[in-house]
Amino acid sequence: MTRIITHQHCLDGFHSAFIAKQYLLPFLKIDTTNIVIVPVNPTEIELDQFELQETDFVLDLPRPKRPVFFWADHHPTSKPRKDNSTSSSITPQQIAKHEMWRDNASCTGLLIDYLTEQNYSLPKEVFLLKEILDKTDTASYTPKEYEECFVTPNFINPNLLQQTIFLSTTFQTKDAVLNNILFTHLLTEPQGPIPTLSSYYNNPYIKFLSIAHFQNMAEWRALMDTIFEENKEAACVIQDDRKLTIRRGVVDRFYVYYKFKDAKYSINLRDHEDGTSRIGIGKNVFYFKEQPIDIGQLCKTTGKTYGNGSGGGHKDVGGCSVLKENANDALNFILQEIKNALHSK
Ligand SMILES: [Mn+2]
Repeated sequence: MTRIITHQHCLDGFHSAFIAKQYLLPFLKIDTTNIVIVPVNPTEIELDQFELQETDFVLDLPRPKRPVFFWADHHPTSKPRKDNSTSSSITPQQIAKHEMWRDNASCTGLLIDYLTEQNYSLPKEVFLLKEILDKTDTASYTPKEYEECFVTPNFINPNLLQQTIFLSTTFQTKDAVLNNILFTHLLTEPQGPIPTLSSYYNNPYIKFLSIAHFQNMAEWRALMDTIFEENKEAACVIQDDRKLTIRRGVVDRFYVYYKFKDAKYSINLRDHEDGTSRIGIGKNVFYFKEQPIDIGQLCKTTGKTYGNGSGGGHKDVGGCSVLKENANDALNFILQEIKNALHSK
């Protein structure tokens, strides 16, 4: 029995498992009649809480802490680092028989590249799939693509990007157990050259789950419309969840950037039951190309100054945790820092 352990609830995790089952295992001459798909949360691998076996494939997930057969990932945070304890530049001991970390846009694309380099012949649809996953995993939609996929989805004649997004809604419902069941089941079914060309894709329930997902997103957008607040001086939109009296729908994380075309950043603030407030900051993915401020660094500083020190992220997106009573001060600090950075260019 071979297990494919992959990133749960994730479109890239889903397609990485698909490419492995359909093409990588046959290429490695591994029997595919007895494959088990296991969707897993990255933290479980990071903290070594998941019982990995030496025959496992681990995809789109952090570097395992115990021996497996195959590991592939593209997340910057799991890039194997050079060992600091020795003087020379020794890379950490290999933990998987086949191990690859690459700076690819998607793990799906990484596996497709690898098979192509090995001269393994793939159907032409697979290369279209790579383009789609590279786009969805890096959130590089155009505003029009975003609109057509999430706001006014076209069920009559969807293109491949839309079809792929529809498929992802089946394992992104509000029920985590249902998500894992559907995720595993779809990958266990007989497959066509790509998932959206497999016979199960035409099951009407795929469409019902998509319709429900987009209605949930629309409800969330309507709710956010009541609390979004634009701060023009700092070119920020603030989504302060403390103002909400009810919760509804599912998050549509690109909506704020689509709605506020002049905003350069968005800030989300919400209270947590442990006495802290969580702040998330992101860059406008559609309309803002420059980057005068390192958001991860700003989050780190904010977390240290107004909380217990937890905060960080990437240049374009980050988050921190502050004490509840400091939340307003932390928000003002962030707005001031962004204002300074924008005006000192
Ligand atoms: Mn990924």
